[in-house]
Amino acid sequence: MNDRLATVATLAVNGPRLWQSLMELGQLGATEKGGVCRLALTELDRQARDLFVAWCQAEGCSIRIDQIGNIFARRPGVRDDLPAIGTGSHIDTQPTGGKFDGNYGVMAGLEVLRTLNQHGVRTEAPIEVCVWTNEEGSRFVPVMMGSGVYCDAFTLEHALTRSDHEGVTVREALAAIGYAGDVPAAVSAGAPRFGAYFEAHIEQGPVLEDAGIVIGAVTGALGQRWYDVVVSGMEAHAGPTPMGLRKDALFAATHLMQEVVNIAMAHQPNGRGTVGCVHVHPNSRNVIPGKVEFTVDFRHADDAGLLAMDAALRQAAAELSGRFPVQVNVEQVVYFEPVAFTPALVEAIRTGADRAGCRHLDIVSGAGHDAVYVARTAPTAMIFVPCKDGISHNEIEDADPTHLEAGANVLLHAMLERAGV
Ligand code: HGY
Ligand code: MN
Ligand code: MN
Ligand code: MN
Repeated sequence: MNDRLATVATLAVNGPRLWQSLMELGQLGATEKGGVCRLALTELDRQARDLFVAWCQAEGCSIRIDQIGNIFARRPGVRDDLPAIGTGSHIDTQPTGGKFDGNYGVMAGLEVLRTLNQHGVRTEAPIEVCVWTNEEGSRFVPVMMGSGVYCDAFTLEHALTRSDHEGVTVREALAAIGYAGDVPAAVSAGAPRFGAYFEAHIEQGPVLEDAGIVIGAVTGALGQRWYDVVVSGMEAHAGPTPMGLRKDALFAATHLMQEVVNIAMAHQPNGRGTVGCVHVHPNSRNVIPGKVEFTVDFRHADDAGLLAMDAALRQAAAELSGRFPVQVNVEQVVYFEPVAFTPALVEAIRTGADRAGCRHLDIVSGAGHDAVYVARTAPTAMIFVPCKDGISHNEIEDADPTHLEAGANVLLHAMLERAGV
């Protein structure tokens, strides 16, 4: 092996530098409990985006912002005409999110850039580190919005016209933070495809930590169906209205919410059912609720299972209006099938873990990720590392710096193998 290849083979990221970047980024939207609240396309998201752009420009990258606000930091390759080898994730968080969900994948990509620059390594193909817009789907639905537009899961116009609970549209929010880019966002409109895409992420569950294993070779991800449910009855006075004459939307809705969990329990081991948001109208203690809006998040490892859960929900909703004097509307707002990542890239992660001296485990992601959509356009795989007690989407989310470093090393070498040196 010649000297240059020998150098590349021994390349390693700088773990403390990676940790420092994560801690600095985590200050933007830091919460008292040690988490991060940085909702998509807010002023805090702008600050985090600006910080990422500045860090990448300091590494000599060019920056591309597309029409849905996705950011692509590009390190040129010797053969700049080749498709880029991509990585990245998201920096928007849940309202009570942590420092690592999404942010780790973006900072690990930045650490790859810094390591290549530090050692003067030129890759054949260009390298791109991405920040995908509104992955969490917390402020704006659908979830994984930027990568969904990129892969034509839904149109740019559909995404731009989604609005948050205050009625602010994605289009307005992008303009307000100065990230309404001008390059095509969708592959079908000319957005470049990657030669390969790898995403590093914390597992957000307990499997790796329980097994004492540092690297997860992610073979795929659960499919998801999200719904907005509205149960309508009639507001009335909590005192004079006899129990038998009420059209209590909340009492009826609680039965359907129970069914969401019961349906998932009937589809074990892979079925998941969650009611995450509930809005009661008028939400006054002495008014019988006239309307309840709640969300449903269904997930399953196979599409037939997901479809069976959908049918069970719709049947339960139909039965509800037969049992109670209410109307029920169920609107599906997100759907994507379970995804299988690219076997050759998953194998590259296993061998990268072996090379890094880490045990690895094949694992299916219960969470959705931008890689799920990118996989529709290019060879794609994910690297998981454990998070403390498997907790995520929680301000106490935590991870071991040495695990984050190991995952970034596997990412570095998997990308180098594809980019060529
Ligand atoms: O919901 C998810 O799986 C991801 O956190 N957006
Ligand atoms: Mn995430
Ligand atoms: Mn998340
Ligand atoms: Mn192995």
